[in-house]
Amino acid sequence: MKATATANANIALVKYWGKRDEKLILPTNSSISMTTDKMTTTTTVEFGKKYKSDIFVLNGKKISGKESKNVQKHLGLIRKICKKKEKARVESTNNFPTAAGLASSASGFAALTLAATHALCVSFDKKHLSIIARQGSGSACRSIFGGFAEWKHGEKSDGTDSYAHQIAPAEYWKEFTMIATVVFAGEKKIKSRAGMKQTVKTSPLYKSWLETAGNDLNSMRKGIFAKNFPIVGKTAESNALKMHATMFTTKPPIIYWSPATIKVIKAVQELRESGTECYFTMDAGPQVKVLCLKKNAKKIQAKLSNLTEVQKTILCAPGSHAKISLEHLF
Ligand code: 2P0
Repeated sequence: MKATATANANIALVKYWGKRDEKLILPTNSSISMTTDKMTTTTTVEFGKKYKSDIFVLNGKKISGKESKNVQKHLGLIRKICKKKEKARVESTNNFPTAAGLASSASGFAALTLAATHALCVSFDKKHLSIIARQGSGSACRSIFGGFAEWKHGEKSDGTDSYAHQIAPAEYWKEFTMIATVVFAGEKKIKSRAGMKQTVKTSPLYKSWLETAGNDLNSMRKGIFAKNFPIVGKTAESNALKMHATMFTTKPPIIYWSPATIKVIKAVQELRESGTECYFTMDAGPQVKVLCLKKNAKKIQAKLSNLTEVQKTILCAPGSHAKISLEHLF
C-alpha cells in the first residue's frame, strides 16, 4: 500500500492553453513538450486504514486549502479507478521552485499518479497513466513520458482519446538543451487554470491561436524528427509569444512578464544576433526558458547568469519518463 515515484517537469515547445472540458481537463489544442532531466518531483504515497483523511506534505510543509484539494480529488479518482477506499498520506518534494511557472504541477501529478496506482497494486500502461495524470493537471499527462511527447487533444467527450505519447526518446536528441532561468521564485498570483479559462472566454486573439496551432504542431514534429534546431527554436519562440499575446488581450489582462523577463529575452536576442543560436519560450510565469544546442550551452548559461535579475539557471537535457523508486520519503 506504499510506493514512491519520480517524475520530471516538462516544458512545452507548442503550448497547451485552453480547455474544451474543465472537469475532465480536455484541451482545445494538442501540445508538444520536452521532459527535462533536472527538474524532478519525488512522491511517496501510502494508503492505509490508519489514515482518517488524506494528508499532503509538500517540501516538508503540510498543505491545506486548494492545493491539497486537487491532490485529494486526484487520490479520489485513483481510488475509484482501483476500487479501493483507504485514505492516504502523500509526501512530495520538488528539487526546483514550486508553482512559479516551472511546470511543478506536471511533474507533481505525474509522480502522484504513478506512485498512487503502484501503491494500490494496479499496474497501468503509460497510455492509461497519461489519461489519469491528465485529470490531475493537463500538462502532467506529458511527464509520464521521457524525451519529446505530444498530447493529442482528442475528439471524444469522455477523454479516452486525450493522452500523450512519446514522439522521440531522450537519447534521440541529446544535444538539445534548455536553460531555465529563475528570475522570481515566488508563487504566481494567477494559476494557469484560471488564466486559461479567462483567455478562452475573453481574448479576441484566441480564435487565431486555435487556427494556427496545427501549423505549429506540424513544424515542431518535423523539426524534432529532423533534429533541425532552427525550426524547433523558431516555432517554440513564436508559439510562446502567441500564447502570451492571447493572455495580454484578456479582460482583465494577464501579464506574467516582469522587467527581468524582458532582460532575459533581450539577452537571448543579442546572443542570436552575435551568431550564437538560441531561442526562448515562456509559460504561465515570468521565467524564461532558453533553447540551444549543447555546444553553446555553457556560453549562454554564463551570459544569462551574469544578469543581475537572474537568480538561478537550470541546465536541462531531454530526460526520462516517470519511474518507480525504491527510496521512500517516509
Ligand atoms: C503547457 N501550461 O503546455 C502550458 C503552457 C502553462 C503554459 O500546461 O489546469 O498546470 O492543471 O490543466 O497543466 C500549465 O497548466 O493546467 C500548462 P491544468 P496546467 O505546459
